[in-house]
Amino acid sequence: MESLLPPGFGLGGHIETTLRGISPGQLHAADFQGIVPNSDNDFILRTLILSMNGVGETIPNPAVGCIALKNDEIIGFGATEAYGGRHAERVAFGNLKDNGHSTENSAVYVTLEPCSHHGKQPPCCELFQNAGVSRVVVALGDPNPLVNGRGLRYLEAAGARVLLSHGQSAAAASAWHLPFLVQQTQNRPLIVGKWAQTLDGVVADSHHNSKWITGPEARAHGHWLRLKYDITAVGLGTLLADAPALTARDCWLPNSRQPHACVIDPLGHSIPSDKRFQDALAKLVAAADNRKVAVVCPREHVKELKGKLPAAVSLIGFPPPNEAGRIGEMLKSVWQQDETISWLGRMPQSVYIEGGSTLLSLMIEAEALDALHVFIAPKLLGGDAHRVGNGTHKSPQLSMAAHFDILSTSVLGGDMLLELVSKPIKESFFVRG
Ligand code: AOF
Ligand code: ZN
Repeated sequence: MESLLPPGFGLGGHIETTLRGISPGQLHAADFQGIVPNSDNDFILRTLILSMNGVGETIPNPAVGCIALKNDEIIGFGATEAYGGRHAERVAFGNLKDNGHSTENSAVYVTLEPCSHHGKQPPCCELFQNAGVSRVVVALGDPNPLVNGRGLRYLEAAGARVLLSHGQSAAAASAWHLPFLVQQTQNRPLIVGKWAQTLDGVVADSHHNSKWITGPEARAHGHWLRLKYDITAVGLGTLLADAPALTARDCWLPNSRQPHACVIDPLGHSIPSDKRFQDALAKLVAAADNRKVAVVCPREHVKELKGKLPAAVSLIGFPPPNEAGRIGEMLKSVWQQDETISWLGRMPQSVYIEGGSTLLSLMIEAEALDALHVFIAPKLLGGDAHRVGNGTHKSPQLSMAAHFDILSTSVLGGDMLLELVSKPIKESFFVRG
């Protein structure tokens, strides 16, 4: 059976690229990470790799890529600039005319339907029309109600031949743009779980030690994912055990963006006088400039923490679950609360939950995770130490298993990366007629 995504691509884009990195200036290089572009699909994959330059810094806009071709030669290329800046198309066409390039009858590859509306930027469709573009290959429609097919129709009406991708290259674009797609169509952030485990599913040993289950490549790719997602979150136990910085490092860093950080204390167990807790929060604040940090906990517990945390740390309280309710459900909707929106200045577009097993298990039990990145080390540990599961049942039965669909499988150094999506996400964004 053919896998959903092309080999080498995952939810975080082209995986090798996140480890080694390529700058747009190298786009002309013959060896383009092994992809020889001799079809529209191959060119779309190259355009997707290019779009990775805008990772994270474009949020809440999507990080789009665009390549312009004339007589089968690349004449321009670009990725979306930091939020509020130029769209990928405008970067690609930047100085073409000034530099004496004729754009008449050029062909364009773009990872998302070009916009047709006036937002912070003028419409890209108008740019293509003025440039005389005659062929446009689009990986994915833009569900933004201001666009939503208008861009494709505009270009066709202007006389261009417009092709929409299908198959693996379209799925790779859906994977890359997934946070934007979910936010636009469901008005909520994409919620993603990540963990590293041994073959027998252990995520930390009996001493809470998880350093390191996987090798450096897997860890670097995990850091890249922090760059991609809006907020990186960990549970209280992981904060106390690891004091993580939650920054992107040791991976390709095409821009200076770092993620916002949340500590989730689902059961209200944090103790304000605990020095470890205070120091770990201060470390999160100090680890990156321009990042926002918050503790998310039950509303009742907010009262106990108020005024006692480092000044830069905000508090976000979620209401108690109603009778049959589950905490994971509260942790799904907390991102849409007014307090969260005023903390970040907007609704988050994606939340990347890195552990630990208690938090992830609560989220899985409530069907609150849309996608999973599971790094698997070829090791066996045994024992009954920390595992991720469907809730915290002591003796679960097979009929209780949570089920995800496989999106991609990759080898990363000596480890594996398995990426999965929930059924609703698969049906909405990865299965096309
Ligand atoms: C494109 N190319 O590179 C991106 C697009 O406020 P604005 O003008 O920046 O428009 C934001 C919207 O434009 C965003 O919600 C999405 O629909 C689209 N993003 N479109 O043609 C790009 N980033
Ligand atoms: Zn645009």
